[in-house]
Amino acid sequence: MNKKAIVTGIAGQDGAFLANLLLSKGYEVIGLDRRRADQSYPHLLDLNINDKIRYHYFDLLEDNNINNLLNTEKPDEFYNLAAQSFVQASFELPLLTTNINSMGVLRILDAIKNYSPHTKFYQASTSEMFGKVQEIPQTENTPFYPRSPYGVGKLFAHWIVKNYRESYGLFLCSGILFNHESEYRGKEFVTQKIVENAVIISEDLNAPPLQIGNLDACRDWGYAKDYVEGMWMMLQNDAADDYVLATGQTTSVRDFVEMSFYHVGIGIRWEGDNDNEIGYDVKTDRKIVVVNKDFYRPAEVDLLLGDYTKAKNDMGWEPKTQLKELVDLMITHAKKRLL
Ligand code: NAP
Ligand code: G4F
Repeated sequence: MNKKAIVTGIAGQDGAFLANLLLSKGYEVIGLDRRRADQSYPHLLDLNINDKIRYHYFDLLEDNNINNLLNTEKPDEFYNLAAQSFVQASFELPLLTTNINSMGVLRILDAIKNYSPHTKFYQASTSEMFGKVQEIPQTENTPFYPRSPYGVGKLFAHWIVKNYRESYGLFLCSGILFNHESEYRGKEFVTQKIVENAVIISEDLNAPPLQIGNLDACRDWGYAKDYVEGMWMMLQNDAADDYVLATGQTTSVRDFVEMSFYHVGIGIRWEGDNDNEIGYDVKTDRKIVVVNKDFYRPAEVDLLLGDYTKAKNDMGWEPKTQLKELVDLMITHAKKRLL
């Protein structure tokens, strides 16, 4: 019998890569998606797996629907990737974000406990929980200090997963994943925004400059395809546990901007300070990057750098893709999409 897996957030970046991985391993995949005006799946279509998935409507806000799904499907594995995943939006939508990202997880855990206790569960925890970091690099034992409603909400989810694991003996894991990007990354996240602007600016002399926020924030950026393998590995372990998945390298937003523009043949000269900073094309003096305070956050996470030693030792997981390769594949895909 093939294993059956439920994946929430099937329309998102990680949902696409994880569904592809599970299908390649012979799983029956049930994709859960909330009702949207355009119920299309561009990433799943791009991977040519759109029609290999069985879909159900699902919303992390809707209790009965979650109970019914667990009661009828009783899957072997349940990967909870759905979330209001944009940190900046969580400052504007703190209640909705918390209801989805915190209470939504509790709704699933209660349904597993009541209707399908054999189901192994993966929760998408995040390095945002480290926020104002208490040590460098961050491990599974680093104290948390979230800096956004998103981070606080994910921390509740992280702790309730631990609590249900310890209280009811359920197989529940959290992956504390550092930033991971890809050709399927949403356009509002900084890497995709930079890559798309670099591609357009390099092709169109009249294109407006890239508007950017905090250039000095540092992130540990990996490739999403590598990270979904770690999610699957966690649920194949003998015992449920929590793991950091990261690259062990940190890079500033400024360096990511320079790498992306360099890739499309443009060098940058910076002038000015803080929110008056401007990036010029070194050859033409064209203004190509402008700092805009609208993209600053009320509270910032300055630096994330993960230590994935536990995942390496226990599961043999390691990131495979270097940041330069990641920029390369994102630029190549953006060119196909945009030009
Ligand atoms: P993503 O592309 O934004 O996908 C999230 C998905 O969740 C979207 O398809 C979204 O649907 C869906 N969703 C939002 N609200 C929902 C609700 N109320 N009910 C049901 N579905 C809902 O995110 P991702 O980058 O793949 O990340 C996957 C998960 O990992 C998220 O939980 C994220 O918080 C977490 N995470 C991500 C990273 C990273 O760097 N990517 C790092 C650590 C943790 P719509 O398309 O309709 O909005
Ligand atoms: O790309 P970002 O929006 O990602 P952020 O906030 O780190 O969150 C992502 O990673 C988390 C894991 O650590 C996930 F849990 C979360 O779901 C999401 O996937 O911003 C990255 C950095 C921030 O410091 C931000 O202030 O880039 C800085 N930044 C500078 N200018 C910008 C911009 N971010 C965005 N989105 N847009 C800008 O113009």
